[in-house]
Amino acid sequence: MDAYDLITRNAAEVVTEDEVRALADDPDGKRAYVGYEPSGVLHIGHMLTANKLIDLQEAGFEVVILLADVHAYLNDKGTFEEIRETADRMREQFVAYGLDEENTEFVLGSEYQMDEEYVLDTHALELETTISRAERAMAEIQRGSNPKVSQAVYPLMQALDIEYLDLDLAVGGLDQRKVHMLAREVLPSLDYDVRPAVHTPILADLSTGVGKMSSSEGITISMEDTEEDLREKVNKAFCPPTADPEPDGEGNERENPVLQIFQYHVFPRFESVVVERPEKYGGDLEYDDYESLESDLESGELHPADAKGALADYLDELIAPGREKIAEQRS
Ligand code: IYR
Repeated sequence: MDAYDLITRNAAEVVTEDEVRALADDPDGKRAYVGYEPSGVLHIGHMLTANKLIDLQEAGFEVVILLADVHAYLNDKGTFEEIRETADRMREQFVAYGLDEENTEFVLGSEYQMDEEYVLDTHALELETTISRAERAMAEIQRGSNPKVSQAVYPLMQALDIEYLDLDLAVGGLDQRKVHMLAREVLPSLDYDVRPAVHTPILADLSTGVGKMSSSEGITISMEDTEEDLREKVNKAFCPPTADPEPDGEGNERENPVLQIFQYHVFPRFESVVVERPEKYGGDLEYDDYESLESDLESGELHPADAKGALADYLDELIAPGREKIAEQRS
């Protein structure tokens, strides 16, 4: 796969394609990042952007993971001490997940976000930005419904991170898009360059296919799930024989989360996927790409129950090293 295809595969949005093409022309040594508010255990949402970072490493990029401790604090995720502790554990879990340690720089936000220059730049952006503009940028990230001043400052600092970490590309889930758009607007006011962004899709709720999969509500897949947990969660998942299900009874759009996980988690990490079946049901099936699995599910050649069994196996393989790391961290 060429660099542009690796950078953009499975992306929901690329801002802008021309800017990313320019990076893809000479990717070696270019720097890309994702920032995460530290939390105790990685979940499947972290792993989705991590898959993109692994693509970028394969394309020749240097990868930076920002453990955004100050941001988590501003977004009401706990005391600074608690957040700092979880940041250290998260770092080890990312490495266990498969990021190339040699080629991944982990940075704590607090290492540079309290420096005078950064703080003064934050204030300069506060002067440039209305409260309502900042609130809009935070809509999908904000914890709680009554925004605090800290949550208006948050997206401005996220914009500055792109400059201060000396990045060429920002990566994030689609929930980060409004912050990245704000960054494009405000960075030039400080004479800083605008950088492109790649946004990954947000997985649908596992049991209904409606709305987002969320770690705070509903069911998510996490790195501490046992093989049995995974099997149970996947078995209960919504999986009609199509990637494009009809809206539900209330007119809500639905997705097929089982297929989404195959597409965004399994195929990028495995050369091919084998669905084991007893001979009397036609024997094993092997897929080299996501599209052929999707079309077999649609045609009825692949039964949802068999697809789910295989999905649980592959998820288990992906998270097993992280699960062991978590057990070690707790002992
Ligand atoms: N907003 C992210 C956390 C975050 C991301 C980046 I990229 C930063 O520069 C700072 C914070 C989240 O929602 O987890």
